[in-house]
Amino acid sequence: MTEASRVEVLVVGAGFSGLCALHRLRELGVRTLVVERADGVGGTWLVNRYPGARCDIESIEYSYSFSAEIEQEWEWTETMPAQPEIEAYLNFVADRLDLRRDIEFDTEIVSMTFDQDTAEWTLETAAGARYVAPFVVAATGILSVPLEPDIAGMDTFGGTSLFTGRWPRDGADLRGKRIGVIGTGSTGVQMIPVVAREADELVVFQRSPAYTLPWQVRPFAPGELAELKSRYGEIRAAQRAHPVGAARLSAFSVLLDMLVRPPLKSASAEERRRAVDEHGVMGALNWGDVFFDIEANRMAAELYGEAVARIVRDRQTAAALVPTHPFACKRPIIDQGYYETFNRDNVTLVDLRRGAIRSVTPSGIDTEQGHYGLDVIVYATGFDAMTGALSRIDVRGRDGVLLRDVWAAEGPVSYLGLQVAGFPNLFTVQGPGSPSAATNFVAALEQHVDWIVDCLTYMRAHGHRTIEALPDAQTQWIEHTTALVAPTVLVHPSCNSWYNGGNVPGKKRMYMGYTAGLPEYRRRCDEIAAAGYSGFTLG
Ligand code: NA7
Repeated sequence: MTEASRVEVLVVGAGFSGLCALHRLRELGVRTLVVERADGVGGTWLVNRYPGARCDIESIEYSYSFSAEIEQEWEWTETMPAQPEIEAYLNFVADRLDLRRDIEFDTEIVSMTFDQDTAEWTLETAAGARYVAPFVVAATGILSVPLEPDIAGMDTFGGTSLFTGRWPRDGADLRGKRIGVIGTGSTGVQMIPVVAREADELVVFQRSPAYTLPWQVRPFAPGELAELKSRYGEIRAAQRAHPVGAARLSAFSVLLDMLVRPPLKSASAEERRRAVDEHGVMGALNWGDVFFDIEANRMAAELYGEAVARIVRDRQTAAALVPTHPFACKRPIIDQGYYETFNRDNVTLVDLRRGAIRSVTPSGIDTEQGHYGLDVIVYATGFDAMTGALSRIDVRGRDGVLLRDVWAAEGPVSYLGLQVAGFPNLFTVQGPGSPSAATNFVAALEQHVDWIVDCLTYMRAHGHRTIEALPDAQTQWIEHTTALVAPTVLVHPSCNSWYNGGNVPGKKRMYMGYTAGLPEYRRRCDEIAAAGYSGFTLG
């Protein structure tokens, strides 16, 4: 057996979280190594390189706050960054901080085993290499495991099959081709307008229509970025105080603003009509009761249909684009010209609610409504979110218990989203039950990494070698996170979303976010640390 490499902290993943963890742990003087499956940095932003891929939070907020130099040196070109720019930014950060010398690329971890006697983790790679470390930070991402559907005949397709979550590094030539896109979540909604402009024909296979808000993304005006940078301190302070970790306009802040709007149920017919007249799809949804009252939510969906019908000329297509699931139970989407795309002559919408996909054939897709001949099929079918990455690794904690078995039996449990009981010294960045994807992911991950670094500092100072979440604390945390969403439509049975595992066949349903906001979450985490890490046992 090959000799194991030994470090103090092994970080798994070189995306946004892993790079931040490496930098911060190095500052602490901890011998840290990052292992990364891909051949470069970037994580999900490296592989989701489909046309139109873009962040829905402003670039100056969807970026690290830990280095004033990097804030000043990096030049964002657009208000909301597209994938190539985020990938370039993360490469810039990796170079600027000389991170690559402590990252091993092309290294896929397949197992992690905790040894109770030595209080150390042993990690094995697909190639048989081993690493031993007392602490592991799983920076494995929340949307890093693509969910590829199991449609009969997929492997018989004679054209090109593309998966948005592992898009070819050199891109794909879609010009002049007949393209089929399966999936209309954020990914599908982002790519459909772009692909429609390149394709000869585009056929959109839609199982659930999306709620999506039109949004203007634009290049920064001359001097605009410099002005923003001149008051970065103020911008970061506002972000820090904001529930979603992004104080400027974003898909999340729009939702938050809706909470304080008047209720739809008591609005007059004239007020409702005016809302749609003046604000289109946004006006249809912009009411305070839609989050808590399923009836109000359905009324909003009806108004939404009216707004869509004002954009999409074909009546049947417009009707097919109206969602039947509650608004807000899935992640809010922002788009650039999504509905207008369906007015193009080269775009066809196939509403799978009227007849499902039967199979993929060598020449296209066969549905109960007919056969569609295609040159390219794009699968934009989502992710096994939050727990997917660690469930695919054999993570064995105390008494050889497998993490994936715990999550299969109990649901995606965790204490603070930072640790799972029975898995000592394994920190999860943005685990289930943390603010993570219900907020600005970058702001949320920085808070997690700060907390982990402070925790390791405390353990060093007090001579502790192990830290482990207590089962009771974990149960109480899950009860708390569950109670927060209980009064909302997020838990409605018709809500199948990656937030609650409803998009993955067989996954135990549980809402996986923390919805009281980042400042409140930070306050609780700090309180727990100040109390000597209550809810954890230190050994
Ligand atoms: P989503 O939001 O989970 O969307 C996946 C889409 O794929 C959704 O419309 C699904 O329909 C559809 N889907 C999945 N499997 C199938 C099959 N077998 N047939 C037809 N349609 C299917 O993932 P995204 O990648 O778009 O976005 C994920 C997050 O990334 C996003 O929220 C941002 O945070 C960034 P369904 O709704 O299940 O009926």
